[in-house]
Amino acid sequence: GGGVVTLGETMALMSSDTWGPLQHSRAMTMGIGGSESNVAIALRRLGLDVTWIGRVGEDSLGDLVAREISAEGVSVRAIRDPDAQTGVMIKERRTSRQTRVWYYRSGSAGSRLCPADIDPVTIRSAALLHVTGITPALSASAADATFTAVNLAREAGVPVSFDLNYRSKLWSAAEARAVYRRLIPLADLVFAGDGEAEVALGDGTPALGVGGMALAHRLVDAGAGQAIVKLGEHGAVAVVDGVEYQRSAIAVEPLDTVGAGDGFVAGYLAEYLAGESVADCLTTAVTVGAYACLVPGDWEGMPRRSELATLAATEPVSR
Ligand code: KDG
Repeated sequence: GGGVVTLGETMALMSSDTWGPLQHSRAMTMGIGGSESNVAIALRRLGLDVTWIGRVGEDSLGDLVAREISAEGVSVRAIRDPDAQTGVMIKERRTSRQTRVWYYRSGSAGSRLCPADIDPVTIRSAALLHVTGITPALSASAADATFTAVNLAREAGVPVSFDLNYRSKLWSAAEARAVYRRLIPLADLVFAGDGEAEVALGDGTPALGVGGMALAHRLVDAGAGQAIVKLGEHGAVAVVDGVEYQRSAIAVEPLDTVGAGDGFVAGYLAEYLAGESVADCLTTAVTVGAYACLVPGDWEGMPRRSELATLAATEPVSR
């Protein structure tokens, strides 16, 4: 069979070159970003075959998105939408310690993803399908496309990975919860931050406050095949076949945590698909996540397999 298949919206990503309010940014760096393509690129760098499916405009930013992802060696199925523009995301480095994300994506080409964009042959021949909770938040048709892909995968016995990836600027917790509750039982692997798990499991307010391991058990109770709860600087926990796993984070001073969750997922999936132990899945997950934190871009810092062992290097220069 083929490699990993993922789908979603990737946007042009403009980042301030300096710290401070966006209005004072005199220069921006243009790149791309999207959770699923971040995962795709990270997986590719770890040596897997990956396909990314998404919709972009017939515009220069659409060219940018398609070109950058394919330049990383990911197989790109970019549907060009003649009636909508490629979405844009702006990263404001408000202070050296706080990044703010602004979306200019409503009605974007990426949000118009629909079931007809999902090629059944591609899904059925995949080694794994990875989706996130961002895609169903974009539009009704993008939600349909997500469920279409997931159902095709399940019917063909292709494992499904689902990262909740809650984005409060895209939908309410109640809207997200309703979709999460439908997707979680369809997924073999469910990834969630602890706050995201609470969105999925709780009744909103107040937060459950039960701790990562209890949340992982509750995700399994909600139908997840295996549940992995990301705890940021506190590492991660997992419940697999009823067994509890815990992994501490690699201590780093983060420059930009956007993309860390995607790196974590890619690290976990790479080892999972190689048949490695849950402990090894978690180790590579936290390592790739840490790498992503140490570089300003969302995905540029994702490591190659040969770099995994060198994160802890104590010498700042290797010659
Ligand atoms: O996980 C990082 C992503 O959030 C970022 O790259 C952009 O996909 C994105 C989004 O919708 O926020």
